[in-house]
Amino acid sequence: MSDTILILNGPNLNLLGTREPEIYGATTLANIEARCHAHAEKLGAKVDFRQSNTEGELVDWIQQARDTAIAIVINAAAYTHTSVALHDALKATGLPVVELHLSNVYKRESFRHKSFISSVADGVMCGFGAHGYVLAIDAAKQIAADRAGKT
Ligand code: CA2
Repeated sequence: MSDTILILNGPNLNLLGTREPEIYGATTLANIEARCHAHAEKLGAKVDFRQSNTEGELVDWIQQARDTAIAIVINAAAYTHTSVALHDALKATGLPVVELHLSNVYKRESFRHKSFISSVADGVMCGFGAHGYVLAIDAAKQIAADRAGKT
């Protein structure tokens, strides 16, 4: 398994850096992925970084993570606010889960204040832009180590 952290990105995040930079920043998802790999390497960990516009594909990846990852970081994008399927899949893995958003969803429309992920996440991070991915990797690695009885 090694120390692999699965980082999942939901619908439309493939558009990062191309539209709405005032909300989501000018960084592309490919650039964020590169930052994640570099940061994980410094920690002696790995990341498996994925994006899908399809809810079922995200569910499949969460189910598979049980055998391949030590923790999940998830920016479920719009599915955050709608998906019972992602809620159930994350709950079933038993892995540490960090919910992540680029924007501060609580400063935005009220429909973004409801999350189906938060109640099955160990922690929630939002509003730190692309740097949030680095913070989330640190958190996920620490939670996994704590659970495994390491310091
Ligand atoms: O702030 C976040 O990371 C979000 O998860 C992003 C989602 C949004 O539905 C959540 O409420 C908060 C939207 C991702 C769409 O990303 C785009 C990027 C560039 C252009 C258009 C959409």
